[in-house]
Amino acid sequence: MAEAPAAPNMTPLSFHVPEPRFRPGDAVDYADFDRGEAGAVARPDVAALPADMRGHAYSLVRVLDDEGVAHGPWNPRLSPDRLRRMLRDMALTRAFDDRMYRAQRQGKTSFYMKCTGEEATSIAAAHALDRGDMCFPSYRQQGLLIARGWPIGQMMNQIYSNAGDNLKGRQMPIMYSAREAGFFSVSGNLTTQYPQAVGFAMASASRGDTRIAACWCGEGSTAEGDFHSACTFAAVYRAPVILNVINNQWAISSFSGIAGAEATTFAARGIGYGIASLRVDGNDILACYAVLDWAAERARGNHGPTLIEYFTYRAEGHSTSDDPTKYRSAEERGAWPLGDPIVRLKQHLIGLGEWDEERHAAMDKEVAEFIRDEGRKAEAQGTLHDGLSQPFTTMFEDVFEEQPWHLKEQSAQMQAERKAAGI
Ligand SMILES: Cc1ncc(C[n+]2csc(CCOP(=O)(O)OP(=O)(O)O)c2C)c(N)n1
Ligand SMILES: [Mg+2]
Repeated sequence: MAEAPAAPNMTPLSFHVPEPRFRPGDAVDYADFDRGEAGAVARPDVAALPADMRGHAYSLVRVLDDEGVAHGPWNPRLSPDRLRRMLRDMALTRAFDDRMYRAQRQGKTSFYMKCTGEEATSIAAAHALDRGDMCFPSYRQQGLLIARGWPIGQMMNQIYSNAGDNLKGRQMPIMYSAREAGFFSVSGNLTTQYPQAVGFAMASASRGDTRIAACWCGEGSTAEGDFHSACTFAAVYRAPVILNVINNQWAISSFSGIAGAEATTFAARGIGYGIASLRVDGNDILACYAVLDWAAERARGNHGPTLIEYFTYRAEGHSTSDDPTKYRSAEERGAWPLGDPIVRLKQHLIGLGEWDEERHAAMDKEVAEFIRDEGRKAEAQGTLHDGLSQPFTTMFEDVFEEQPWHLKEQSAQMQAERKAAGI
């Protein structure tokens, strides 16, 4: 049958394909970016109804101004000791990232992902949540593990899949799993951790436990179905969970507009579900801490879930397999109006009279040496250069408490075939 002709007297249909503002070689200008004032956003009661705080999904909670001075009702008034610990955790995370990135370039591992520029989001969470609270991270929350004191050497062993790897080489590099640190296994399948976190939170509540759950995903991942099922369950059952969305503005080479940023904010996704939703300056660790602390108190008081969008910028490539110079302007990083989270906390501490350039330089040296020493120890247990460090049979182990017959059979068959092939 012939296709019906387009109606000549009607407007032909079209659709919109979002395009990033700046491409390679473009000059970058963020003059029209409305950050709002530090200290300007109100702090609602932790029991506030989601319908009474919709504006928080469209504003930006900020504490630190451009001079590093803290303002307003969200200022968490943390002790200088705590601030210095947060600063060191961020510096340690950055030094770790730099070393492991170089290790990948040297062929010691196959893959690595940095969180440069986004450190505040994870470090704030590790400080604001209780140690027993359960974290369901994406692949860019290494800062959580580091700030919770999980051994750096163990993280390196996992990246090298070496003899000391607690996961025995069965996960991709950086896909950590650390039960003792309340850090759920990282999954390569985007956003699966969202419904898992909500399920954990509901289970915790149904047992009368006091541990809440928190999960993280990128802004691109909010387009996944799992994000939306998780929001439905979290809202319906008022699960004690914190849903964190790290809006670093890029999903590999797709800019945030492809995930919906032109039409609305990512925090506003929560409004449709009736979830308390806030948007926060993701490079201001005081603001991140304060909002997380608010959400944790809300969850602990059985007032329901919170969705938090952290507005930040992915300062480096998506992973070692990516080359961002091919799709975005190199000027973006420097021009980004929310700055760098380490520089901003450093400036704040110096302004308080609790820090100075010499101590900062000494800290950078100390963390670099620490990372170097840990790196050497980990490399002594093997890297990709040394081939496989774990016996083949381990691939069939540890899923079931007792290995079922069919896995025993497969394991035996594999060993027989390898023997027959002389390997
Ligand atoms: C279900 C699924 N779809 C696609 C991919 C491929 N993929 C891996 S990371 C990524 C981008 C995710 O971007 P975002 O959620 O913004 O997180 P970010 O990397 O910026 O932290 C994509 C598309 C995947 N791993 N899983
Ligand atoms: Mg992203």
